[in-house]
Amino acid sequence: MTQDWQQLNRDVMAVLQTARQRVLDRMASPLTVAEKTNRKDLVTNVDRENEQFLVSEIRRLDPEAHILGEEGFGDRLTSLKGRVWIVDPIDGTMNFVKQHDNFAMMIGIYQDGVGQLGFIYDVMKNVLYHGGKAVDGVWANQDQLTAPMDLPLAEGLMGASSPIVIHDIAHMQAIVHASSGMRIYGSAGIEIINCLLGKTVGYISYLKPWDIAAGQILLNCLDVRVSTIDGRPLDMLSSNLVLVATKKAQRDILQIEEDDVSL
Ligand code: 2AM
Ligand code: CA
Ligand code: CA
Ligand code: CA
Repeated sequence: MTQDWQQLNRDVMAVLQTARQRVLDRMASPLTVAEKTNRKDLVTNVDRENEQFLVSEIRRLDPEAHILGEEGFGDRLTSLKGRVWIVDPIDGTMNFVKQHDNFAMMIGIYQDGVGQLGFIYDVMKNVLYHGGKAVDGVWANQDQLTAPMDLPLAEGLMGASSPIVIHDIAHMQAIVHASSGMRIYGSAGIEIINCLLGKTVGYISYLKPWDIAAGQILLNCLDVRVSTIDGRPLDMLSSNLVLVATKKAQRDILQIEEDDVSL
């Protein structure tokens, strides 16, 4: 059976709108917060409940789906064969807990390893970014996005996660020095939205598959590059040190990596 991607796109949007309302309702009560690997790596009852909800809705839409979810309610995946749904129920959990803002829900749908549909929902702004190769475009709610300008590093702002900056991973200080400046938002999803909109020219972070699955699909559809820090394709079954960048900023950053410069 050939997949009706347009219909699936609409169905997933409806599921995410329901999920958003459930999350907003749950935010009216105190959150239950637990540490995962350390005190900066949190999970809440809402992360878990939302993943359970999304996984059950995905199984309803696509009974043969293979699902990889951050909180473990999906399947144990060893390959990207078939249709694979990669789910991050709350991206930016620290922001969710501390700010009640700047967090996202993300779903990426891959067919035999090829990204087809991506969804990043900025929950508090109520803007759902969706689209990809299968529907030939990217939209913010109903509005189609055009590709961001291909600015070089020197003409744009860079995003990164805090550890990359604190530990100067991947020559981050030299990259910031060469850019117009840096911004840190604390959510891969929000950072990716900034790249989609051309508000930043790039983003660097250690990311798990669910942090970048949706974003890679949307970014590639708007000609923004997603690779490892040395320019290779991502392995969507493991962690990667990810470089998101415009074509020109990617060239500039890969040159800095090659030159191995320090300030
Ligand atoms: P999360 O909130 O879904 O865990 C924070 O810089 C960003 O990096 C968030 O998008 C966060 O996703 C992600 N991240 C990945 N690994 C993380 C970790 N070990 N601790 C905290 N955030 C992590
Ligand atoms: Ca997490
Ligand atoms: Ca995440
Ligand atoms: Ca998460």
